[in-house]
Amino acid sequence: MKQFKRHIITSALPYANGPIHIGHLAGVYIPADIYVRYLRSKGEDVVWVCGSDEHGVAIELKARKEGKPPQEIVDFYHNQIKESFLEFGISFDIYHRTSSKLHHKTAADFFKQMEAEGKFKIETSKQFYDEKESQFLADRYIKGTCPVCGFQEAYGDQCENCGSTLSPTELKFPRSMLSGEAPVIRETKHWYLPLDEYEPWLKDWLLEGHKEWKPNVYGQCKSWIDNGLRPRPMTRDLNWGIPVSVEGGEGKVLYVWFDAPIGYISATKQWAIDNGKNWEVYWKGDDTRLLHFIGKDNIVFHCIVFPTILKAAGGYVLPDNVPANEFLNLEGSKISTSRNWAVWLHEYLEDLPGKQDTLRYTLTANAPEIKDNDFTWKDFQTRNNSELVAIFGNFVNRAVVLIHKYFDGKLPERGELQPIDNEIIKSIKEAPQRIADSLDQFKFREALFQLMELARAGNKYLADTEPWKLIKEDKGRVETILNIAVQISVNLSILCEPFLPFTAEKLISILAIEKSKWSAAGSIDLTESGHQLNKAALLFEKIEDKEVEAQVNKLLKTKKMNEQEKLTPNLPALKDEVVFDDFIKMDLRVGEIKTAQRLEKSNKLLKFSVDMGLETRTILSGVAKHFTPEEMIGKRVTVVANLAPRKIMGIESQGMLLFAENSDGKLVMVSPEEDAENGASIS
Ligand code: B3M
Ligand code: ZN
Repeated sequence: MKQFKRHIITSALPYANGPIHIGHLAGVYIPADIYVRYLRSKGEDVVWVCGSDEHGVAIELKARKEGKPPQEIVDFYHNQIKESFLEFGISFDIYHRTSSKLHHKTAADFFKQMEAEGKFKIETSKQFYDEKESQFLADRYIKGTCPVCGFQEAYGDQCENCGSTLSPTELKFPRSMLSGEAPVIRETKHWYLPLDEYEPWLKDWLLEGHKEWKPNVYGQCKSWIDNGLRPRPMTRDLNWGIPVSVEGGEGKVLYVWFDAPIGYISATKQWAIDNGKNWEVYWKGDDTRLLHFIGKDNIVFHCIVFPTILKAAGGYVLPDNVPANEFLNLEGSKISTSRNWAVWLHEYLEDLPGKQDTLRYTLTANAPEIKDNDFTWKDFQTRNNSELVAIFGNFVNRAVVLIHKYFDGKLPERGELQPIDNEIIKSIKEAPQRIADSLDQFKFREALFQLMELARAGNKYLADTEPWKLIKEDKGRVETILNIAVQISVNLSILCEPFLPFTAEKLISILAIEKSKWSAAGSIDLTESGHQLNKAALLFEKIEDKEVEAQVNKLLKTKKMNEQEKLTPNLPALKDEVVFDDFIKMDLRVGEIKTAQRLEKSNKLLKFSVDMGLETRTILSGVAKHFTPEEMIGKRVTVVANLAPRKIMGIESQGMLLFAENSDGKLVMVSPEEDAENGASIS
């Protein structure tokens, strides 16, 4: 294999429109973290970059749905995601973000250079346009009736009911997701990356040059290329994103899959600024190895589109490997953010504090490396109790406890070796290479298994030699056995660090040693006799049935809510239970709208004066898209009368009006059926 001077490792930039879940960890971030920690332990020059992917249609849609600016959405999730990764020991060298100025400039300059060099083809196409919103509609902004199966909620690019790939103009009765109106067709121009022109090069560089890539990756690339590549637009008619800063690009932004991978480069630039390094050697040095860690849904972008962009721009390294994983399912069903069918990292840590390594271990042992795999809480408990506690933890604990019991915690001398000692010493010597061979092939499940084989061998060594029985008649023999047992434990502290960093830290503290490099592993002289160990402490705690039952019940509750939603689609799931005493604090009254007006600077708010019997209140409501001021005059409404007043756009709103929202998003007033006087209390 070619020798590289340095490594630039990237991992998929998570969309900043939702929390991180175990599928992200299993698919992308744990494999990458294991590999990078391993390289660092070998003393390699490695930079691992990641960050939040903050553009794209999904983020703009979520912002609209929540009535917030996109920047507010991405700010919240960027920080939550960054925090979750930190807490799980996902050790990026930098976690950047694509809404940063540095990234905007990097991506815009990239586009401008390619455009100036004629690397794009400008084509005009017919696209749906929403006249009410004066905006072109991306595929995801259009819904209509699927021409294949008749499903009425099909998106412009795909029907989720029958899975057909569609183009918006194929939809029957198309409607805009923004205004609800029927869109019109208008001409628009975009800058296309001519992937078809790079097909011969991709066949040579990828299909001929990288037959060693994982079969699930190579196979997908081959079918994309064999089916014929088509030019792909690298610009979009959207508001949220990086403006297309070339002649004729007004009102357009860079396609998120053009800008996001360039986010790896801008993250490296920021890292280089923060660390006084030169970013270019990591992206332009021909002795640099570029690796992308991603999930299978990103293969085409990282193996075909981004390499073509880099090739077209010229002078950049190309990925040496893209060890993409398949998908992780949860208790037999696909993980789904929209259906809340996931184990969210921030919730996992609330429920199971300090158990990061148990999850890392389970997700590695069960990783979807070649095919989709399933996470179950039962398996999680079994892996923890029968493997981590019973093998790894039990072995180390017995060794340390016995040394304190017989030798005051001081490491005894090794005496003459017996065949059984030489056998275990052989296992110690071979372990680092066995694990390395698997890691070098991105076989993380296999590598973890090899690590546990050493712990198993240690456990068996103690069980076969039974030092606790020998101590009376042959203390010298016990000294040798326990010395070797500690040498195994020190080796484990080095070899387990890429997989179980929190455990490695605990082990280093119990053994009272310094952190060592990978090259030290394999030796039986990592600690000298006389070395004082710290007190024994449990590396892992048993996980009780009730902890697992609580997690399973949480998922069952979600399943029930999802089923209820299917019956009444789009209705929000029930909020968490409240006690009567909390509810009774709310003071609800009948009110009558006397005046209603729009606000200058807002297309969402209406300002009401509401007669509450004893007084008239000013109340603002975000209902301007649902009602006209005129139609609201004289209406009887329900008011939350004791809500603390709050300033909205400089006006004090003294309370809140209640509206019901139908599953199609339409608002309806909540009013008393018969005549009730203004100010009447509702309870
Ligand atoms: N934001 C993540 C995804 O498709 C996407 C990765 C970008 S990596 C440049 O889930
Ligand atoms: Zn369909």
